[in-house]
Amino acid sequence: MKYPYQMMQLPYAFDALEPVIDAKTMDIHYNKHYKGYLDKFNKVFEHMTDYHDKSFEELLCNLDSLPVIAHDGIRDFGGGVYNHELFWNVMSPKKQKPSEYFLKKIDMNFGSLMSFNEEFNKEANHIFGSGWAWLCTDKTGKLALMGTKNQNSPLEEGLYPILCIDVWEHAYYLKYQNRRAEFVADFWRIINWEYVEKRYQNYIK
Ligand code: MN3
Repeated sequence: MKYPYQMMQLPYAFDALEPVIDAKTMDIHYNKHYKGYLDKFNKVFEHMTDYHDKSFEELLCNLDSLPVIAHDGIRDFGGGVYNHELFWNVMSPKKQKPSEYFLKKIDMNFGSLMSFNEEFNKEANHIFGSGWAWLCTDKTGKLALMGTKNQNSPLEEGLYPILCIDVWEHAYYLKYQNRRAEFVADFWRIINWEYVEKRYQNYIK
């Protein structure tokens, strides 16, 4: 990556995902939370010049090979940047459905879209405290659900994330308050399936 790392531009306006995610939440999430992770990551990463050519994926897949003193900083802040950039990308104001191709993959792995939907929501609602729910793939294209705490990434577990939902309270509290399950259910209306599938295909080919 190029140091210092720069913020990714949002692919839509702050109010584009309303009413599922309100403009104020989006603004604060992007300009304060995401930027906060990025600034802290740049600080931690500043003197790690040997690693400046690495990508977030290379860093997060190989945390053990980094200087021990940087593990937590890269996991928390590097993960924070990487996870949020995926989150911005897997949402879209354009109403979409999974393609026939991807529906088949979902059926193979979860039985049906409906049971995948249920399992994904269960994972997201079940995380105690702050964290993320993920749909991941391995190199063979096998799909798996996963939940992680804080900003921990499935990359550390050898799985590649293709869809995620941020269930930290900052992601939904202004509109949904304590009703995380409602936010998780609404999230399905703004999933960018086109992006998710492209990411899947690029990884397994
Ligand atoms: Mn967040």
